[in-house]
Amino acid sequence: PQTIYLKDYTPFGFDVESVHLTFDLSPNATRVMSRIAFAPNPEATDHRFYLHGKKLTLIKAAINGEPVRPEVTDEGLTCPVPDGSFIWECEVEIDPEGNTALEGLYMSNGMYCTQCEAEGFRKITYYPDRPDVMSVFTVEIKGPHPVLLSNGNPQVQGQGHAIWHDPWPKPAYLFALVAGELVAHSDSFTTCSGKAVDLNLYVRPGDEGKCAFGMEALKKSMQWDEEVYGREYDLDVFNIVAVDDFNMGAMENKGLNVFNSSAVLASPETATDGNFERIEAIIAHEYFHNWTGNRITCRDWFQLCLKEGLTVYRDSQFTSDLRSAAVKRISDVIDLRARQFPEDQGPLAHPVRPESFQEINNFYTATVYEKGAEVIGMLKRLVGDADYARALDLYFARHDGQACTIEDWLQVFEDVTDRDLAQFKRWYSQAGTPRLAVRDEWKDGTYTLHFSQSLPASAASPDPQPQVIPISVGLLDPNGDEVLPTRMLEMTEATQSFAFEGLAARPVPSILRGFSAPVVLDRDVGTAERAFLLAHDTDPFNRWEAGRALARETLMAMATTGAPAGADYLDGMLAVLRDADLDPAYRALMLGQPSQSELAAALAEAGTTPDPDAIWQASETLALAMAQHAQDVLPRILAECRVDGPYRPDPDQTSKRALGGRALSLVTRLDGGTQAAAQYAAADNMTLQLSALGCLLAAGKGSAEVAAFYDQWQDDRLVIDKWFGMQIAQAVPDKAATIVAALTEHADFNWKNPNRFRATLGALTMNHAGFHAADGSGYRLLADWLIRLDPVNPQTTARMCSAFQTWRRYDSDRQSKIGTELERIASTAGLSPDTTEMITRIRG
Ligand code: B3K
Ligand code: ZN
Repeated sequence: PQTIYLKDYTPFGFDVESVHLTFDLSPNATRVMSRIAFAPNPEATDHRFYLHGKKLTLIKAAINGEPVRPEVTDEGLTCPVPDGSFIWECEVEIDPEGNTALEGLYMSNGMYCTQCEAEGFRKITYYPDRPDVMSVFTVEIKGPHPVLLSNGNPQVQGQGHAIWHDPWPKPAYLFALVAGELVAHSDSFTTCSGKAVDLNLYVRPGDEGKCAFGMEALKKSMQWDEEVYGREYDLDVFNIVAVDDFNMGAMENKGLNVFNSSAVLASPETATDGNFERIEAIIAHEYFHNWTGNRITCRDWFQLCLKEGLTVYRDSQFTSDLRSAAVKRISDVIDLRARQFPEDQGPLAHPVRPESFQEINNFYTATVYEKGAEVIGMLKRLVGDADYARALDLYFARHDGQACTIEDWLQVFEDVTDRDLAQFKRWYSQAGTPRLAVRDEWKDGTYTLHFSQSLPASAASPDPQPQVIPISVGLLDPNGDEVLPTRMLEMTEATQSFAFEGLAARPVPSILRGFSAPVVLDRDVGTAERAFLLAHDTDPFNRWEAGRALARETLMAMATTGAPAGADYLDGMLAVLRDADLDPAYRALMLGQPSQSELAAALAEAGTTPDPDAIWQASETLALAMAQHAQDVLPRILAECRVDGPYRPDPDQTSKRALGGRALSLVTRLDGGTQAAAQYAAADNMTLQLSALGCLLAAGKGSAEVAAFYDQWQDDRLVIDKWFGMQIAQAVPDKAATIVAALTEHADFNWKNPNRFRATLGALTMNHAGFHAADGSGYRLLADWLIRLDPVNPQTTARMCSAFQTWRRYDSDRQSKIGTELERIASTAGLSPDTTEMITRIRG
């Protein structure tokens, strides 16, 4: 495979002035006719005519009406062209039904749909498939389907025929087409300037009852983007389509978002509170891309974080505004540590803006997305809210209609603030998680914090330099009152000290409030100080963080020395649990334990080889100890969390069910499942039903409920995904691989469906002790299935390979077993470039 470098960027030799596409749909032989107006690009020096194209059968081609015979390879074509402007016409045949990779034009349950980002358009027709080539598209569709959709506004909509015109120039990756027997859930939105926009959510017949929530989320997103970012929608219609076979969550195609049905369809009976929250966030994310991604797009794929980091940042602001900001921040940091930190600290580490790649689809990562969003959060903290808003206004004004770079993005901030952001830019170019060590000193009424930052050298960043780190700090006095409200320290040197004068007593510091930078904080803190912050910190994030640290430290001791559960942790948690003034969702997060893989990472970092079984045992023991410690308050918590009246996935009810779910899992450790069984029997919504089922399975019970659940939901694919996933998530370590293997024999294990594959094999990779079973059965089973899926769907295969990225943490026996599986995958004949790149990088 070929490696592409950022430094090699050159513009395309031609501008595309207009694109006219005609689709004649047929499952195995769709014809695509293109008529494209090209003109020499005055900015370019290389004027060779090259069009990308993959898996296309060329029927005919013409330039200015004269037939031509281009030189065709597996990757594209070249052809001599006249000087000046010309019209390229071409007809190709493609096979949507045979397209199991779900990239380009493919079929899902009889409906046609597309996925073009990043480089799928070249599987539809010959084209300069690169994001800096933007054009106006007109799309004509012929097919025997009641619904025929593409981007932009409809011009003709008749039986078997439709024409769509998108007036906004766009790159090909934002092209979309959908055709099928779909029904619409419709609504409308009036924009701030008074324009009415038709909104439609298209679903398969039978799914109409799962649309209302997504539609409400869309309207809230449209409203929010007007109010907070001043961004108005720009077409007459906004369509969303739900599709069952999809490689990721959703796609922001202009005016025609395509969604994995799991990321948009929900009803109280079939979706959990977590599903509703995720749907709301993804709808917002894709909608927000209309400005950050579509109106302003990326010059090349190295700039992916330009749209993804910013759009993740925007959707997190949206969720914080609609729900609890503290809960959102904590959840985001949990997610960052679970997914981004291992990536940044292992063989797959890459900068937020990578400098090279083989397969771009392998770079839709937690680093580009979530660390990319953290970098924007830091920028906003450094320049302040008002200048952030001015910089964004300038960004939209200056770059609307363009394909941009990170340099363009930082320039608007420099212009608005007169700051030099050269050092800040290292956040985009250096891979790895910085470590921030802190030492404190108290003398004559002055309290000093001495910081030192270090970034471990890696293959991606061999010579790391100090970064700008915004450190939010507050100081508490020994009574727990704040003596210094939150202040932002701006660290720019490798080592730097900050002094606070005129204090009456030695304060207790609360450092990195709100997780003000994506770093690992190293500080020697005693349990007493952690307990103090858990009880008193006024910053909700750091208060949670103190509890988290106590949990981590006690679990590490339990897993390595067999120490008993720490009293400071148990007492501190009990006090939090009892505090009815605290948001139940916040208390629920407090009660959550660090994940077992997070503990494995912490142990490895501390120089101890993690033992997955011991970690699992410690987590179980701590949960039981917590249950016993909280025994007296649990009934009151359960009562407090009971929700009366009809189900609503709003913050109030969701919070209660979150805490109630935690409480039920503790109670189950004491009553063996009596109350969980009762909740299961009485549940009238999926949140309560599924949490009860999980408790029962964790207690080694629930076989009757598992069977009943299947009978009840066998016709609902999204619920059956949960049925697969829950049995695996709750499997005890030495049974996990056997249970997964048995489930892969189930008649409903449709492994070509990415959601089902993820619900099964993906769930295995998330059962830490099960996946890492000492006999290697988890590794073997995953490798078997990755080898089987790769020729069918390289993208989903390659993505799941990252389950192996942490392999160097474990003992030599496990490492050698994983090494054997990596070798077996790597040596598979015909392995896709996607998976080859991932396995090569992971092996290091
Ligand atoms: N932009 C798409 C992701 C495309 C992934 C291609 N492998 C969804 C999103 O980030 O909103
Ligand atoms: Zn996105």
